[in-house]
Amino acid sequence: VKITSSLSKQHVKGKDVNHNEEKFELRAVDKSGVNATKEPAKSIIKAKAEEDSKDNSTVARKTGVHKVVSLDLTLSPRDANAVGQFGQPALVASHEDAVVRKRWNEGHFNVYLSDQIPVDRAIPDTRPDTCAQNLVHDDLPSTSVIFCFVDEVWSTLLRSVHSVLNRSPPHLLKEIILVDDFSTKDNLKAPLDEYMSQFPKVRIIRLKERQGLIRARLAGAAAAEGEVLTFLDSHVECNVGWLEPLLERVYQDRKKVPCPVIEVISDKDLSYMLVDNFQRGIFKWPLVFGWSALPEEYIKKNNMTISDPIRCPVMAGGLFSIDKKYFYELGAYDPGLDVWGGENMEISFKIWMCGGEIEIIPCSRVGHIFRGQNPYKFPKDRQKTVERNLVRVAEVWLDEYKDLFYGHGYHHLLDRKANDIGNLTEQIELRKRLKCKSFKWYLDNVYPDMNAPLVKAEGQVFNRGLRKCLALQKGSLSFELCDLSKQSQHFNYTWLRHIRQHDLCVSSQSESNGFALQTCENAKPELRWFHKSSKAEHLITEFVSRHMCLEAGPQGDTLHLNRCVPSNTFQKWQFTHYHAQ
Ligand code: UD2
Ligand code: MN
Repeated sequence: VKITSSLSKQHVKGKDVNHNEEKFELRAVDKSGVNATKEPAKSIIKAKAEEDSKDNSTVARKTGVHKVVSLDLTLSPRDANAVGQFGQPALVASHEDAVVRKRWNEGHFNVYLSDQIPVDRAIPDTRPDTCAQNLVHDDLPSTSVIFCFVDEVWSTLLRSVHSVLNRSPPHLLKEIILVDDFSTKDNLKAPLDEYMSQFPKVRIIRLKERQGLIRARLAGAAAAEGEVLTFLDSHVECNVGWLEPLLERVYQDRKKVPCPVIEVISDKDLSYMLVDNFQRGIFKWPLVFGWSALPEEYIKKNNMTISDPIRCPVMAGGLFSIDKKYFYELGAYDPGLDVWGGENMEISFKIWMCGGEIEIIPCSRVGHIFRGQNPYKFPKDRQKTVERNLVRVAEVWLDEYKDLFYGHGYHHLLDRKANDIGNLTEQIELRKRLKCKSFKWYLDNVYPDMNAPLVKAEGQVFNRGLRKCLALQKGSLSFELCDLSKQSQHFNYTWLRHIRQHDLCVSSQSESNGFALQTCENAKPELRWFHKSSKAEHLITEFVSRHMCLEAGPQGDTLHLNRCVPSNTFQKWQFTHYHAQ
């Protein structure tokens, strides 16, 4: 199974930025897809800001609402000609290629270039046109912005903090909490303390040992004094007017968990790029996060415009606001999740299944540097860490659908002796106490376009050579003329690759190449049969276990294991219905 070691990017407008496989382009890339022409971006934002400040007072007194404050203190930058200013792609001279390459691994993006770009650069206001005209309430709750980081690059960390300070209405920004997850870089110690001491709203919390981003966020939340928690990654740039639309949703309903649109800051030239509209976060098996556009019919049916909130089955993880009390009512994060990964699935399932909602708010936009790899070390094996996190999530939240998770390449995780997933009692109790809905409810109501059949195949098991069907009678297997009405002929082929009727599974374990029936148990490898699709035979294929095929005796009186012979029709089996491959 491929475990993604970092978040996948969304599509950038007009071009696909998923160039992981592409060779690093160290010089500036073309600007297609970037609407960052220097002057217009600047003046448009300025005009909006002026208009807002004129209108505010009158609207506010009458109605208790005002137009979104499109505050941006970076509008007339000190250094309009600086590298990367206005979110433009930045150039590196060719003689600098070597140093770019050398410093790349410090953050797995162009660190050398980032260090040259102003920490308070302007970026284009990428919101849909109507956003600046939207009304929000005067008495929005205040927020604590929480950045967790481990060995973040100095210039990107600072740029993240400045973007919040410069583009958030001050009365809504209670504080910025920097949670240092036991960084080793020296400049993140005293020099960072000193730099941040000029901003009274910034507090730094130092963890005494590496906790991973999940427990680091919990530490930040515990210290937060704002009414709403806003989590951000430590390599972002918050765009104009980003905060109020998020807080407005929480204000309207404290169980709403709004996320900004995550735009792309190029890892190569640090340009700020727009992403496609109507994108939402989804997952595929085995719990892999991805982006997908809302179905066309859904947009039409709901008369949606590009600035409407988008219901989001799974959040990307890093950027969202949540009512602080509600966060704790939900039991926050499972503190047993380590380092990185899976916590976005956990909180997403928890929010939806326990009465909340996740939304993407197109009027709120934050740029994020998507990186090909995690730039920090995992204390233990990375693959194992992420797998273990996902198993914890699957065991608590997926109900019977957890078989789909294990079945998509994670069979080995069912061996609990080899994989210590830790104690889950508290998480399971929490789900009961909150009376959360089932995972089936979640699939039906939140993510109906997800195809999640509970078994891969079912019905009669027809043997091609005998032209008869398998039947289970009085605890043993035999063959009969196929008869759909007979329950004894009904079997499932499950995601765990069991050939199963009720609690009994066909097993390849026995002396002398026979087969046996055993009580089904997920961890037993001898119960797993490969039954793969083959184009030539359609779905009439073998059951293979331990490189041996299940074969019917020509008289129909035996069932045994034999060396696989592709032409042997007594080894060919077919179910009545196939739901998935
Ligand atoms: C995405 C999320 C990220 C998180 C992750 C899954 C976005 C934009 N990013 O991956 O927030 O949900 O999926 O877990 O949605 N960090 C620590 N301690 C650690 C490891 C990381 O503090 O042990 C910090 C890190 O410095 C960064 C943040 O946590 O600020 C997220 O890590 P990332 O940027 O490597 O994750 P990303 O964006 O690939
Ligand atoms: Mn990130």
